[in-house]
Amino acid sequence: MALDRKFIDKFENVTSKAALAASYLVGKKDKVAADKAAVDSMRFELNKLNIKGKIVIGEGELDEAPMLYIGEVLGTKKGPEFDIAVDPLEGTNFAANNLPGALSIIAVSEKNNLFYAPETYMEKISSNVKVNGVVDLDFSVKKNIYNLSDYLNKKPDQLTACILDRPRHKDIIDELNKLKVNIKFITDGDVSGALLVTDEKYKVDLFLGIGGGPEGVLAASALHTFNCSFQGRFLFKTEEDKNRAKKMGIKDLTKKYELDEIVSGDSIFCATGITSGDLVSGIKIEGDEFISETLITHKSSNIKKILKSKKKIL
Ligand code: VTB
Repeated sequence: MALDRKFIDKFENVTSKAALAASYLVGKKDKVAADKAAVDSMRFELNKLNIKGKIVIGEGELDEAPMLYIGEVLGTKKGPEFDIAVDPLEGTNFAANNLPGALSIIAVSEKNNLFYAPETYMEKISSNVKVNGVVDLDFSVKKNIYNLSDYLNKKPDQLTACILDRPRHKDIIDELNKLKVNIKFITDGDVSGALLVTDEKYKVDLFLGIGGGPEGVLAASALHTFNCSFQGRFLFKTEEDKNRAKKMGIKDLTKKYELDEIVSGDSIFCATGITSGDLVSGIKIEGDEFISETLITHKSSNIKKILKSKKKIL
């Protein structure tokens, strides 16, 4: 059963209100306060909806997060059952320092259709080509670039790869440089990074590297509607991480997940800008109203759009 279109506006309302709440703390150098404002607002708004929404990705597990914890059930519990993944403030550094790219994000699927991602790193790859065997997490950087270059009929020096600027990516970056691939470095916010392959206007052909696992699932749920590829593999470092994953039901800790194993069935994704970035503009306040921009996708109705909306500040 598909997710009713009427929920698109309702979830857009949730992320735009959370973005507004966080926007008051932009540039205040307080990541915790900005995050808390977004979390409180998101939880408050979700609780008003006639849904039974279970958080599968949130602020952490019950012992570490009192709100929007994994397993928390939100809404009036009188409507359809959903799985919900949230990142009320993706890019806490961006918001705290008034830098581009802070977003408030939600992804929703039908019950049991969204992956329960552990709070661990994930090796990821996304591209604008959804043909098997062109780009793959198991291929070397060189093979991915050569394949993509052949497929898109562009020379490697006409391709751009996006990657988080981290020391752990040194080998990948060295290889990309050797191949003369253009690099778009991001300092944080790899949900947005992974989504830059969705439209030619962003001029990114490939996103790769290691970032947060929950962020990988969020990106996958939007890439699900765009005709793009995504693969992810969780990285478990400590024994504690591994045991926690096993408890969550992950049997093969080295498994490479395909997009449709991360999110299946129907899905809605909303990402509202807090500060202006590559994907969407940030919150603007005009008198007693605010203007927000939200990237929205809905799989079953093939909606992928940026919605600008004006609402009253209550
Ligand atoms: C990314 C990014 C986040 O963490 O997942 C990244 O999307 C990965 O972690 O915005 P490290 O910072 O440890 O490399 C963030 O940058 C912050 O949560």
